[in-house]
Amino acid sequence: MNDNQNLFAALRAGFPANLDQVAIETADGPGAPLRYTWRDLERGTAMIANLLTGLLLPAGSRIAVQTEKSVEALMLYLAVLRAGYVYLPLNTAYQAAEIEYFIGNAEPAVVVCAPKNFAWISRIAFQAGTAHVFTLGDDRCGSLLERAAHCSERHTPAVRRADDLAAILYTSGTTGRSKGAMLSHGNMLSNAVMLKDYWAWQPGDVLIHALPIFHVHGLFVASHGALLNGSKMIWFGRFDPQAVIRRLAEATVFMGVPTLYVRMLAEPTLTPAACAHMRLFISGSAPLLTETFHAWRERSGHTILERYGMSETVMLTSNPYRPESARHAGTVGFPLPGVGLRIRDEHDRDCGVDEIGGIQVRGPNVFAGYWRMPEKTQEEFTADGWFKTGDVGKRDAEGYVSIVGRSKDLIISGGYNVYPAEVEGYLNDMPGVAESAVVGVPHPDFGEVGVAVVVARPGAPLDGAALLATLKQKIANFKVPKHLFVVDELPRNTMGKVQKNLLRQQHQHLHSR
Ligand code: MLC
Ligand code: AMP
Repeated sequence: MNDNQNLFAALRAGFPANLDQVAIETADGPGAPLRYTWRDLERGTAMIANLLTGLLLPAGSRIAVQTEKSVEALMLYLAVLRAGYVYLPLNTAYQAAEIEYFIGNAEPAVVVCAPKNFAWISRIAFQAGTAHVFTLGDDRCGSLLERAAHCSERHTPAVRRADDLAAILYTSGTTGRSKGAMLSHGNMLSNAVMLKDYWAWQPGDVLIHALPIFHVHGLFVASHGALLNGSKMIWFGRFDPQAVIRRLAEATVFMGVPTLYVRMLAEPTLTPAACAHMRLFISGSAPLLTETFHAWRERSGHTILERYGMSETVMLTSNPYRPESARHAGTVGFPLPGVGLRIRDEHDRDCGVDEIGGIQVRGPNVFAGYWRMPEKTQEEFTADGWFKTGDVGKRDAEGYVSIVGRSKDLIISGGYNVYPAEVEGYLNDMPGVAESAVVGVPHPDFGEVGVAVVVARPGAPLDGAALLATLKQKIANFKVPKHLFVVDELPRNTMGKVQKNLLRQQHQHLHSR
């Protein structure tokens, strides 16, 4: 019996017998179309894995990666799994202060960054004790590939147990700093194997991959699905609605956050004929508006399958694959096989049909805890071992789960999470700012965006545009509020707590169509 639970080994077992078929074809970027065969993936990951193994890193070493999307970056992820180290992906929008925190907290042995960022990232990394910093560009340049070119094309995947750590995904905290969710080989493999069946991946499937590869959706759900099924990917470095619609004729599966669907709906070329070859459109990471669900059905002839997941758990629920008519708008479907899901009221009792409460989950997909934060981990799990998602939802009489809100103060903008507390912290540190509140308001493209309301210190004139410009230099651009208002005071309740609901109401029509 093969008891190696290494996720890479399991994914590789899904590669087709003929390794000379095309595995990935690039749709944009330098040199496109570039065609990578399954043999290229096998060899490329072996060479990078050998490079990493040759560095004689301590067991459990973290490999932190902030690079543009490329097939080589995907190979790097797979090579880290293959060599048995721990992958730590970082959003390309993160700036120096954010990177400094992640590197300081995770203490990676290796950092891989874009060549243009080498000077500042290597300074941060070496100061934090990182031993090796490599570069990787989206045009196959950089020291990582130069060094790997000298390594052997053969590599036996490291033996890993199901509960061995495979990746750390940082998710921002409601208070304080980001937490690293520790995902094991078993967490991800069990989820990938189950989804292959649930979404009926089949021979001949072709995936359009147009999501970033530093979060669960693009890196795990999309890539694992295609690799495990031996399916070709049409690979977009950047999402371009027109170009994606053009390629639908060659594909069968597409995965996107709601913003991608909204943007494709704005294209007149989106027609049933353009989608005739497609089998499945999947949406997740943020709520899909029912109007988008219905408009998509009308314009494409397909019913979007909405599912729900998170960094700490990979995928949790999904609408059914069959029949299409059982995919219900405004719901995230049923708990996936093997996933336990309960909805609890404020007295910690199970909610009845249509009663709203906190969503708690457990299963082989649920993470072990937050990196070096045992107290936070304990806070987020119940005494009987369920993970508190922070999402608020209900279950209808048929068992469909809907997400109606969040107990965590979180804005989801275009599928990226923005924690108001983090943005407020940066604003409050700026000269002349007495206090601030950041709230999410509806937005036709991003679903939701942040709006900041700021109070000046007495006698300190505040320039809203200047505050936003300063913020842009400090944090990832998607976290920067789209508007900033300077006010005399924030609305508070009798307990002195800022009434964010009033601010949300006040600004809810800011981006009305
Ligand atoms: C870009 N901008 C955003 C933004 N993306 N603002 C708010 N929210 C966003 N998501 C802003 C930039 O700050 C910039 O502003 C301007 O838009 C243009 O930037 P861009 O990089 O050119 O944008 P674009 O390429 O159009 O990106 C939009 C997008 C991207 C929708 C394609 O955001 C995206 O790929 N989102 C997907 C995120 C994702 O994969 N999430 C999965 C998480 S996993 P300025 O002012 O600087 O010009 C998860 C678990 C699960 O949640 O269940 O799946
Ligand atoms: P992340 O921490 O980036 O993994 O984001 C996870 C969060 O995204 C979840 O806790 C939910 O709040 C949200 N989310 C994911 N999928 C959906 C969905 N289909 N509908 C509503 N919210 C979702």
